Amino acid sequence: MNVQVDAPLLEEHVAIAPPEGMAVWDIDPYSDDVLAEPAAYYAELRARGPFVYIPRYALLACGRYPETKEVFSDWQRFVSSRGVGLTDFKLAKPWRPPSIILEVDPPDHAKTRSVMVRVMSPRALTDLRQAFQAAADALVDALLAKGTFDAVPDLAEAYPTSVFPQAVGLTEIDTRRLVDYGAMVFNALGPDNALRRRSMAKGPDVVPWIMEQCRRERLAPGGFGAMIYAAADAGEITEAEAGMLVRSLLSAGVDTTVTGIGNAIWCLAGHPGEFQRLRENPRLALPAFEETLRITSPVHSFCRTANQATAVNGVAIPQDAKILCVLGAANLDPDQWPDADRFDIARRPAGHLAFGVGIHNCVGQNVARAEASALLTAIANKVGAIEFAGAPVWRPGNAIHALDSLPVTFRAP
Ligand code: OVV
Repeated sequence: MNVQVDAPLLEEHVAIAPPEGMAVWDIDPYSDDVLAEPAAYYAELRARGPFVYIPRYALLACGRYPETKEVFSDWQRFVSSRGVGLTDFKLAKPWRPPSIILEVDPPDHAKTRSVMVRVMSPRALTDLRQAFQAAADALVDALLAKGTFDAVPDLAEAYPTSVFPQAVGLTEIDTRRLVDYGAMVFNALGPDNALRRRSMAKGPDVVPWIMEQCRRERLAPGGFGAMIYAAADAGEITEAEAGMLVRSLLSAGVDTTVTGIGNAIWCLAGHPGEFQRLRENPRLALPAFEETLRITSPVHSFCRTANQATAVNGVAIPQDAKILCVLGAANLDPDQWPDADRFDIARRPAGHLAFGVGIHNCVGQNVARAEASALLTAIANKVGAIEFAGAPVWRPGNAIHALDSLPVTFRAP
């Protein structure tokens, strides 16, 4: 009989020895239980020290705010070019050609980053806002008519997939493949566990379709995709690089916003007083989303690789160490956030790490905010109350903390 081991003990990265004096924690941060309900893991990670050594993967992890921020933002010592998941691209071939914006260091990073900054600048989004709001208003009206529904498929997935592919300029919209590709890219950041394998199994169906949609001929004029190809026409990037940047949009633009929106509905359903505050002042839509990001960290962790021996806050970090930066833990660090576990839509949690920090911080964050604020504004204006209509179920993900099911009722005011 062929016995399947769920996760090999060591991944394809340098297996560093436990550093002298560092806490050793025998946990699997990629187990289904931890990933589905990470709160206790976040708290224990912070409590055990600024860094812990995790023998199962021979890697370091951090979850206190100052150290997580330092590792995440210092691209010189903690590089992205060796991959932002467990695989060290120096040792093992990545599952797809590396992203030319995420998985690259300066100076190469600057050229692609500047194109994407321009494509998704606040000015480039002004025309889109009306379309985002109209789609949000229509969807919320339909959901109010329904009354009770599952907010994961019917709202969290339905809304971004109804506006983002159009914003990119996709001419063939296949919601399932877009969602599956996002899940694949993020689950690929983890170890070779069942989650990663299940997502990867969809590759033969999903990857060729995604790559086809990245071609210039496939993209409608006026969208983010066409603007990226315009940068190729201007000689800033090559035609092939333009295709790769469209791939980045499709990698990072769907699963993330789907998760952020689902998590926001979960927060508001669980905090009726905060929802009533939002109704009274719909201008809190965006601050409520920022607080959702801090409280739930849709992207719960990314790795960096120490390119040199160094120290962080006095802790020695060995060269070649993979460091799991647990953004979800840092975003709940009580030394950083007063009353850290409290969902307060007016907190305005500047400095949260849900979009990362440093040169690789989320380049699409304005788009994510535009989508979420349109939707939460529509809900604030039209819905009287949000109630759970069943138990929420979380979906384990190697890098994304999302709901699998969220039955709710929208009550008319
Ligand atoms: C998973 C992820 C996040 C951000 C960017 C990309 C992927 C990319 O493919 O560029």
